[in-house]
Amino acid sequence: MMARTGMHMTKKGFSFQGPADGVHALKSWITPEDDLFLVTHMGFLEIDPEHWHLDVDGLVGNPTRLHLSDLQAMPQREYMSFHECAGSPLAPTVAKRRIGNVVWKGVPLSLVLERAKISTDASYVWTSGLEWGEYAEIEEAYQKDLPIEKALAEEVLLALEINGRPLTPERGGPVRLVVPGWYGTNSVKWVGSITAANRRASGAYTTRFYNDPTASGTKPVWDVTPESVIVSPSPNDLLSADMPTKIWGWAWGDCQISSVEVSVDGGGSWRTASVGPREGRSWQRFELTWSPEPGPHVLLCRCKNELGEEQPVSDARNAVHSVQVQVDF
Ligand SMILES: Nc1nc2c(c(=O)[nH]1)N[C@H]1C(S)=C(S)[C@@H](COP(=O)(O)O)O[C@H]1N2
Ligand SMILES: [Mo]
Repeated sequence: MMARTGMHMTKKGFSFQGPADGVHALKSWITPEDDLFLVTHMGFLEIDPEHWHLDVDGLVGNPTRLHLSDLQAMPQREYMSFHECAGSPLAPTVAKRRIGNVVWKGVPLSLVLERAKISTDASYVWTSGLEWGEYAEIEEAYQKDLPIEKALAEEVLLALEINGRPLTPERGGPVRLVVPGWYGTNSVKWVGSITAANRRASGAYTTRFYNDPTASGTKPVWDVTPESVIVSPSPNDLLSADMPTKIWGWAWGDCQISSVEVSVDGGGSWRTASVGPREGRSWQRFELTWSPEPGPHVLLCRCKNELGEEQPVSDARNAVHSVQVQVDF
């Protein structure tokens, strides 16, 4: 892939950054950017905003090129959403718990597709990042796809801001796609082209990676399945037997969470936690008050969404989370 004018890669290769304390760092409703994980497959791209543009082509009546000022002149909206990485595409059943909750702001993708006069024949929308490089010995553009229903949904944005600030280069600025409710892999950073099509995209990032094996074939890694984590206590906390303690955390998924259960005995018995509301596709807070007995304890949490879907015990990216704590006399 050729370098384009006004763009350069600042760090080559796969990279992950996240808070040292993992999910135990995520104590606030809105995750500050310093505590929000960062992921890239091929490296970070730095784009001169003057040179950034977005091409919209394929099954459209009016192929369109938008510059940053064109996008900035269009109507924008804010949307609160959890943001979660699906984990390594090379190990899709390993739970990584790279998660946060943020407010995105940008232009609805639907407005850009309307402006380009998307055809009624289009059933998918492909988006590509502008960066170049290698991942898992493959050298091709970071291209993802969305079925048309999701592409036109009100929450899907060409984002310019996160938590009230312009996107940094590492975050995918000046413009990235965000697909609230779906795994982070779908939210293409450094977006440079949008293509309307009547089939799925055929590149590595939609076929070889982020396409889970199932009994009958494969399933794209799209909507986020129910998941929950215990934020507090953390393994390092000092707990005392005579002190009632709050076990609390976050639960989320594309579909709203309806219940969370907590176990304080490694899954032998479960108690129902109280669950807070959600806004947009935010995460939801759960809590349970516990009067601990002295000794070691394995705390677990598991949730269920409104469709009745639950978390697997193990071997899944949304497997049940556990925390080991020690309670003193
Ligand atoms: N262009 C591009 N977009 C990308 C990626 C990438 O490597 N290149 N990584 C994806 C993955 S796997 C995730 S989890 C999110 C991470 O977004 P963040 O770094 O803002 O948290 O970006 C997604 N968008
Ligand atoms: Mo990811």
